[in-house]
Amino acid sequence: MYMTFRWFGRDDPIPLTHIRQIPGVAGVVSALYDVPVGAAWSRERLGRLKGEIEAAGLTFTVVESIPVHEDIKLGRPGRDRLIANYCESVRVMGELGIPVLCYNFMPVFDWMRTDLALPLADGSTALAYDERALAAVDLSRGTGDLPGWATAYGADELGALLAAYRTVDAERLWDNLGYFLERVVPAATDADVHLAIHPDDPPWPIFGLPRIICRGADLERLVTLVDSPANGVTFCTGSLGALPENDLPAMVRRLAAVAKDRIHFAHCRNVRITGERRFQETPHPSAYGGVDLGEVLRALRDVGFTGPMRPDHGRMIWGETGRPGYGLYDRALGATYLQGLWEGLTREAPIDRTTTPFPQNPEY
Ligand SMILES: [Mn+2]
Repeated sequence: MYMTFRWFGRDDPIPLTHIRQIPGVAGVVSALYDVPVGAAWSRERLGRLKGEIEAAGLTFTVVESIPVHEDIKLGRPGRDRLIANYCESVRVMGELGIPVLCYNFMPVFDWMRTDLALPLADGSTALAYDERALAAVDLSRGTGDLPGWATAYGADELGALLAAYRTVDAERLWDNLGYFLERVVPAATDADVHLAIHPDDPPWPIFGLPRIICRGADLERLVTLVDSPANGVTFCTGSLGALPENDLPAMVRRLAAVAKDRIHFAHCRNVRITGERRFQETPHPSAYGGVDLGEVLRALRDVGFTGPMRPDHGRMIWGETGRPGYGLYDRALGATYLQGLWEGLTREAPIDRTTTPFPQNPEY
């Protein structure tokens, strides 16, 4: 395992110089945020981002994410050209030596919350989701009423997209994911890039749209869909942990038994289920939520996980304002907590570092 931190580029209120000061953080997770969805990423643009990260004394280890165009998820005729562009972006990643690509295959929306600043008892705020609040959202006006999605889609565009998905059920979406991976996995293999699908968040259908990466069985189906070392998953404890039936440590172990070394990225955070399809995010330590991070990390250690990990969303604490879920302070606390757990676990049974692509930070 090596610790990474998400950075949203120059628009991120958190500078790389601050990320550099979080103990143990060696890798940065970032992306080109202004390339239109479906276009190929240029080597020049991605190289410039990599240069900026390296100038701060950090390593660009994960692209999160290259968005998948809706026409690919819908299986529309134009998808071949879009998939070719996607393969080109993966090839560019490989040329620049960026080893992991986190992506998702959620129709229309990716992550969804109904409250971006739920006050917690300690005066901090956290992201939260309540199915009843989502049911009250009227999409006939576009995404204007959705927290975090206000400007994403106007009424006409969203209406057309939702209509197009009426013929795409879960199995059709699996077909379209398979079609995509049959073409992108060989490109990733050639480029020496690991693909890591992010689970659906929340892990159930919303607005009648199918969601297929929700449970352990889905992760196992994914890795066998195109059976290649390049075809893996992002194990996101917060997304998967919102479903009570998901036994996260068991899912890590079962996935490893089905296909070894397919967890290419770990997102670690905690979540507290507060009702039927209702949850809130919490501080990272196990005591605060339903995710036993100690046991998840133990399972990751046992299956020989050597990839990047990042603290996923944090609360807003100490008066910080900024991008919901992506403040500096609580995520930095998460990063050090997770490293403490890992240090304890790897002292019990040390990991063979000779086989670990750990980006050594020369000053540590
Ligand atoms: Mn995540």
